[in-house]
Amino acid sequence: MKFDIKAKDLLSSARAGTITTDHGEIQTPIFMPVGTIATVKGVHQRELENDINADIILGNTYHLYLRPQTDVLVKAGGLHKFMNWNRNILTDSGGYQVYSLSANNKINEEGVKFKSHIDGSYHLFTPENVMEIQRKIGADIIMAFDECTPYPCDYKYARRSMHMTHRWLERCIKQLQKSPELYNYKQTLFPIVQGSTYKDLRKQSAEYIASVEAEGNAIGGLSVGEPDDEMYAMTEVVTHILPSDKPRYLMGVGTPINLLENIALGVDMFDCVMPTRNARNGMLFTAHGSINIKNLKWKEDFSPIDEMGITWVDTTYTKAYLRHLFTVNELLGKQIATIHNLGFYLWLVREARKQILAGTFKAWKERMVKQMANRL
Ligand code: PRF
Repeated sequence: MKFDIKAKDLLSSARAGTITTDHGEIQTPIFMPVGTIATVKGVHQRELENDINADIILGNTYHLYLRPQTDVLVKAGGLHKFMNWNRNILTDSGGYQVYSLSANNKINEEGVKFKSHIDGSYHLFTPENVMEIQRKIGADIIMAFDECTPYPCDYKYARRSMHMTHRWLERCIKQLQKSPELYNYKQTLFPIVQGSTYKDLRKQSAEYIASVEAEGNAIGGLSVGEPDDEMYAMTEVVTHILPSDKPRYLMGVGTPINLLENIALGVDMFDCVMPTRNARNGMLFTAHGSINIKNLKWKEDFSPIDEMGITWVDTTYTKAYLRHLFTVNELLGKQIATIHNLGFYLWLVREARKQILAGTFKAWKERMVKQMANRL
């Protein structure tokens, strides 16, 4: 994997770069649509390519391991072939889904024993077997196995958990050295900074993660219920320490405003279910604020969904029509809203990139943050 920084903003820590892997280029800052179970819900791969223009999508080890199961993915020749997606994929390690989705999970030094949310069967995830599973899934970027601490989290628990995440990282690295790629392209491991909302722990964790000298680094354990300002404060501590010549990925973040604020703090990569999940509930993001399309006020509004929108659905359909589809609970409504929201998120990060390259990022960001806070 290669990371070239094309421009750095002078008034903030934002940067514009290009990540190159065996599956192509990723222009940063980037937002990665979430394709948990080998599908970005409701969207065709060709729409992701042609309309949304996503350079990379995300898959989840936890879900793919349970269904369709790892063997099926190996037989298909890996996840790219299975779902016919030839651009980049990143897989999360399960170090978050295990805690948020499974029942009765038990964490100890060895790993996490958990009960499947599908059929109640018991499974064990360890740093070693999670690396094996991610080899078989075959994503371009794979994540270390970590513990995402909840919020709030007491100091002693956060410290103990952080140290365990660091020891787990060593086991992940050892396992990958023993077990080469299964397919004919490279996979890159990103370690994950933890440390809850404690500045000293975040600093310690970032220093440890930096010492591993990975090709990219992630920040976990944020956007778990803490106020935005606390998230930004933690991001800032960590981005000052993580190497500036490697991409930085903030996991599970966030709102359009969160993206811009964290880009200003030096983050390059994001993922979040918000644009897709909220779309299915009728919430649309736009440059001028968010819209609840189910609202009565759109009943006879025959203006385009988003005049400024970059996807074809934005100007093809009206707000009144989309509201109608949600009112009668038609599938097409969720599909249209998903394409709109992903199109908007990808537009936002591409625009951020342009503004960084032009040297106008800071002022543009401040204006956008104000605008996007509106409820239309
Ligand atoms: N760890 C992992 N995945 C994640 C997180 C984490 O801390 C988060 C935190 N918001 C989202 N996804 N492995």
